[in-house]
Amino acid sequence: MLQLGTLDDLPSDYRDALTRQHLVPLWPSLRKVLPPGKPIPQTRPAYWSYEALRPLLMQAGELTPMEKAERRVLVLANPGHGLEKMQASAAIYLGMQLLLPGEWAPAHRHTPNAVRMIVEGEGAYTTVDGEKCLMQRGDLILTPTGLWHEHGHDGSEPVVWLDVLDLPLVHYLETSYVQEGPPQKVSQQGQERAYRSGGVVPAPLFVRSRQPYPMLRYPWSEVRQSLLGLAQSQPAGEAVQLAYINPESGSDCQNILGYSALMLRPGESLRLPARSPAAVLHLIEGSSSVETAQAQFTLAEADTCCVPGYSAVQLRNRSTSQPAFFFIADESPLHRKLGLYEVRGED
Ligand code: GTQ
Repeated sequence: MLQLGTLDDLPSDYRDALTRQHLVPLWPSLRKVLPPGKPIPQTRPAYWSYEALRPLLMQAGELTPMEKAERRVLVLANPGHGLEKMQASAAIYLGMQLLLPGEWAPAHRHTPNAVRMIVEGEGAYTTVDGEKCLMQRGDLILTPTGLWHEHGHDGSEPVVWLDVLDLPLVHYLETSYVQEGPPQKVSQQGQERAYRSGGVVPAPLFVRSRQPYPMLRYPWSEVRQSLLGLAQSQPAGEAVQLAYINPESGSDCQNILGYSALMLRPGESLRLPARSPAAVLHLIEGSSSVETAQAQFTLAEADTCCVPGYSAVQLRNRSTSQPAFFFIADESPLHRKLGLYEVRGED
């Protein structure tokens, strides 16, 4: 490979003349933007323990009332990007949100897409585009781009959920903004029941929603059942994994980030090949290790970690008697749409 010239090779009056004209020589920086063989990600393997963050989140509940927060969230920031960037990866934002009994997070809508993975507590709900979605542990609730959403809580214990947004990308594109609005009128409840079984959808066509996001809540009880069913027939060593999709189109449930649930059978190890998208793994249930070439984490229930793209991941269920269940978010819909998606063989 060529040994490229550096900035120091250039006379300083020449460099100053370039700067005055808003010009930059490419060759000293070429390898930084086009590294050989594979990218050099800023995204590092990173891990957040729920046990460690929970008391800090509860403290936020005492220190900061909802009127001062709008959304009471501690952001899970990847140190590789710098904490102030509030990024888990290039395109993924993660936050743990707390809502206390009786509290209300006012209606707004924004350009970034969001989903919530419910971590703890009963009695909260989020209203999305007029549909009241109950929040129960392990449920996935979508708040896609442009849809009004607000959160309320009729229960008696704190409710916590994991927010996943494509905010870093939408912000980078200079397309991120929010609008505030009045409380929504609830027009429907429990739409997800119409899409209960993956093989059938409401018919005939003209009574179907024809909305871009027909299903907003994916109840964990249903997904867990489906994983247990799939585990019966899936050969050992093959992933027991279900994608959260749009049940009417069959494609990813959102445009930019992809979501799935993965089960490790008791004692099972699974190798996920190196792929271009970065991913976030959140353990819904069980105990598992997550290992890449650079790091190894042990996840307990409600723990979360992030792995950069282009690195293989080894998962290992640490229990020989109980399954482990992961919620996974990744950048694969984005990579596919951009023609950047890659799966690598063994590195
Ligand atoms: O609940 O609407 O973590 O707007 C960040 C931005 C949550 C929300 C976040 C948001 C929300």
